[in-house]
Amino acid sequence: MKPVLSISAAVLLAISMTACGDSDTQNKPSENAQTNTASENSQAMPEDNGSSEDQGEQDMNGDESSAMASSQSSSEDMPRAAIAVLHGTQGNDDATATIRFTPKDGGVAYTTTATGLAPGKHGYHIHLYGDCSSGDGKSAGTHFNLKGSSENPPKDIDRITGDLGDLEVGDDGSANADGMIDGASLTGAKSIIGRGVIIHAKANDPSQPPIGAAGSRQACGVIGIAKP
Ligand SMILES: [Cu+2]
Repeated sequence: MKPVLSISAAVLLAISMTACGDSDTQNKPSENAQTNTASENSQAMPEDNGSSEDQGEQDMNGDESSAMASSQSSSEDMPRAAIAVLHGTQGNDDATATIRFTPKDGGVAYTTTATGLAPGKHGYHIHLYGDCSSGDGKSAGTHFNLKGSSENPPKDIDRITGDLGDLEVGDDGSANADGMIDGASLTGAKSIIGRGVIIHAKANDPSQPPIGAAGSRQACGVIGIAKP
């Protein structure tokens, strides 16, 4: 009996040593615990998907390389600016606009240039979906509400959700405007990246929140990540 016992003891010892060796190797870069926290914060960023696609083959090799890949991308790939390029909806072929978004204290600042619109005021907003596939722009859904539900805003709401203001279009059909979206971000739950932007036919009516009754949708675009 004794030799058998000592053989199995030796086998157990060898197995446990191997197991210890494995887990030591996995845990070795203890800095990973810290960098993981940083990369978790940025997991909602659309870019992480792009970079992990690039790193796809390395990710297959194990946890270590994927942890390194995501910690590398967290600072360098952070969106630092965004852009929406709007095109006219059906029957509004001449309408175009470009809106550039930059993070500022407490929100996101934006500058807009537009051409090919009818002279007068045109309300424009961030809409829930970055989908301009329908000819009338309605595929972009309702307005994006930064402070609560977009689909079911509170009944007593006294503001126009997703509002970017009114574009004041001159006789030449062009407009320039800028403003600030309080509480917006280019990352996280209130990220505007991937949302739609719609320019409407009429001005906002502040007495009709949360949508503002600005009429039909004349131009539609999607907010994407821009070169800083
Ligand atoms: Cu709108």
